[in-house]
Amino acid sequence: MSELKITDVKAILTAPDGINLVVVKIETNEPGLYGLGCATFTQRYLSVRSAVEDYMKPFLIGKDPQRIEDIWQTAMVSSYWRNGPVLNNAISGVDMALWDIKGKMAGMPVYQLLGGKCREAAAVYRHADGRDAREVEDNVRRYMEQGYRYIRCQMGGYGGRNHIIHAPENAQPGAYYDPDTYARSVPALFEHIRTAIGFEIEVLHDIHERVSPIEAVRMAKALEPYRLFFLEDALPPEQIEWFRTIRAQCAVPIAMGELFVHPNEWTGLIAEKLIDFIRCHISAIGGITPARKLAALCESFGVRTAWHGPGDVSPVGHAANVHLDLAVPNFGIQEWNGFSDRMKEVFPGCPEIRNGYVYVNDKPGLGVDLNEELAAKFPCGTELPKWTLARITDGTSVRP
Ligand code: GCO
Ligand code: MG
Repeated sequence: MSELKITDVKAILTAPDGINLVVVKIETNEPGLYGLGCATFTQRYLSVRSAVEDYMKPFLIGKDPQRIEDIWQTAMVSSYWRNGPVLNNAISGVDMALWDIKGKMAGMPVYQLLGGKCREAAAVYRHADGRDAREVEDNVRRYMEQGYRYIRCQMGGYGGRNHIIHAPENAQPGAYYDPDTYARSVPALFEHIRTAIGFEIEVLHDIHERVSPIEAVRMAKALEPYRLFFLEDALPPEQIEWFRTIRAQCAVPIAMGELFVHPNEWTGLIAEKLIDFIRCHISAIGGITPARKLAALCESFGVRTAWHGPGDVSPVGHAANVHLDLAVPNFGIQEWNGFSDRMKEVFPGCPEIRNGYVYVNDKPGLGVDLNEELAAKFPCGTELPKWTLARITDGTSVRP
């Protein structure tokens, strides 16, 4: 092949299900050879588009798309200040697109480039929620009937809701909740679920950094009898030192990472074995290139992967998650949000769910395409998210 060069880099913004997604498309001078990567930071998607089109595009035009590692390293330090969610997402979109191109050139799915299959598919967990324990139970049973064996149980989303709020006069607007009511409701929820359904399925819970560190310790201890598969985001990234206290006091498996953007956030937790599952939002750490190294680091310390897989990851990003899931020995579980029919139309080749497992197709690269004409029919919204303006009962702003 004559000297292969990158000829165009663009960010495609689309929201087929009303959730803002960012996909980077890299084109080359080889007719028909292009790659797609996920750069979805839904709360700041316009900033990511600028980082891609104003900075990554001039940085990349004319470069050889085969040089994935060198492009990742040089893109990372090109801004001097680095390791933040906006620039990491932009670099992830580029990185995943280059892995997509590499697979297309090799005629192989990306999991083959990462060492081949350690498993045929990745087991997934779904999100059961409800206003009370009975409704959560009904939703757990609904997922069990669909073949899922790992189910995250929340009662009122993150931090619970509809609590009695004793706010002072002129309290500021926000998404109010009461951490104490929430913290006391969670063991009661799992008491109900385990009593009603037993221990044949794996259950999970996401604290979502909604309680104080000492409350997180108390919750972890109170949940020990219910054999959670893991307890997620018990602490905010700013308080990860407290994981030592949780580890010293109970044996609940700990998952953390969707908010991480800097290696210093995870390296110590892994080396000191303070967590059991790493849950990074792969585009927030810079893509497949750092994620595969992170998975290898985790393998040495007995930590398993559980990549972030919510609605604000594009099908390209979900496919990247699954290609990694298949190829690492220390796979834990894959979070799964599911795709609407509309999403599958915009993104042909979406990974498929069958009986609680997710499968990628064997097309070369990541295996997902993007119908740009259809994507343009679902513009991203400009409304700022309301749920991130979390406040506790007296109106104090807290991490969402
Ligand atoms: C999860 C996450 C998400 C995040 C969302 C933020 O476990 O899937 O906590 O629900 O809140 O991705 O935009
Ligand atoms: Mg979470």
